[in-house]
Amino acid sequence: MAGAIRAPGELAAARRRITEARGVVILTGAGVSAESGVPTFRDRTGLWARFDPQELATPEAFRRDPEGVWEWYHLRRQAVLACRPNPGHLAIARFLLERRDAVLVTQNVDGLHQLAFETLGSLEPPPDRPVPPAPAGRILELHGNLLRSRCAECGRTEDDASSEPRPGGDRRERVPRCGRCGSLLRPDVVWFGEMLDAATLDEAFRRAAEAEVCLVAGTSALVHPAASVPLATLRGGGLVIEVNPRETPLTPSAGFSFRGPSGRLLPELLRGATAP
Ligand code: BJW
Ligand code: ZN
Repeated sequence: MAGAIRAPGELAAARRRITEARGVVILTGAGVSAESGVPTFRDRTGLWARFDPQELATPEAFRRDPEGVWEWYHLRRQAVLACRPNPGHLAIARFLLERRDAVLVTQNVDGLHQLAFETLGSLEPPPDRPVPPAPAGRILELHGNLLRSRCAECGRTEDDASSEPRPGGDRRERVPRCGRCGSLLRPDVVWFGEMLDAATLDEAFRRAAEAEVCLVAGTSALVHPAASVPLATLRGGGLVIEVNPRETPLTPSAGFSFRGPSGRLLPELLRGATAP
């Protein structure tokens, strides 16, 4: 029965399907970072239980109150900078290094998947080759990155401390500005009602349509178009494997659905599932 809690043997069966699959897409959401201390959005203690997304995560909110939006994002930046990848991130990073036919599609904006590659490098330098940084093109960030800023006018992006709050008594003066054109910078994330980057989205759907397995972890599967990525795998005849402590709208379509934290289940599922 699709979507049921699986017996231990089912984990081995799902691992075998991943091992044998040609093409694997991993889709992650905020739950994968929960065990690192990053709050999710829609859980009981999630961000949207405490903050109104319409007031903070829409282009209209930024036009209305850029100072207020920046204050919230600065706090979130500081919180994320103190967080470290958990065993779920590390399992995914290891898997991507081993499986050249796998790609990670993430809704997360915290950069912890990328950091997992660096952490891997410092923990386990392989004997004959250095661990590369997050391989180019292997992590598709659908909703941008919280640690990057983008000019609201000219689109120039900035990765560095230039987007930290500017000193100054006046609230308006504290909003960071573009080094090229002087306009307001904004967090380089995708807000409600905004289009996702077309090339990134196309690539995610193309890879999902070709993949024999889509492993979906830590997402409520409520926000589109990201939540439709596994549907492309299903339409192509592939299998969806879900990891989440709770059911989601995707659960009925999942061939395997494992209930539990991704920091425990992803290492179990991906350990050894490396040879296509
Ligand atoms: C664990 C765990 C553990 C806990 N281990 N798991 C009606 C129908 C369909 C679509 C729409 C609609 N009305 C409007 C729309 C469009 C809208 C949308 O989808 N809205 C829905 C909410 C209804 N989408 C958009 O607007 C998108 N753009 C778009 O569609 O453009 C075209 C368009 C233009 C104009 C008009 C209409 C359409 C853009 C979406 C942007 C989302 N942005 C955010 C904020 C990013 C920046 C920031 O961080 O501030 O992205 S919102 C937030 O949700 C964030 C996330 O990436 C995203 C998804 O959330 P996620 O990751 O799934 O987290 P949660 O909290 O929802 O779930 C956590 C899960 O983890 C839970 O299931 C837990 O059980 C689990 N969990 N602990 C494993 N230890
Ligand atoms: Zn600019």
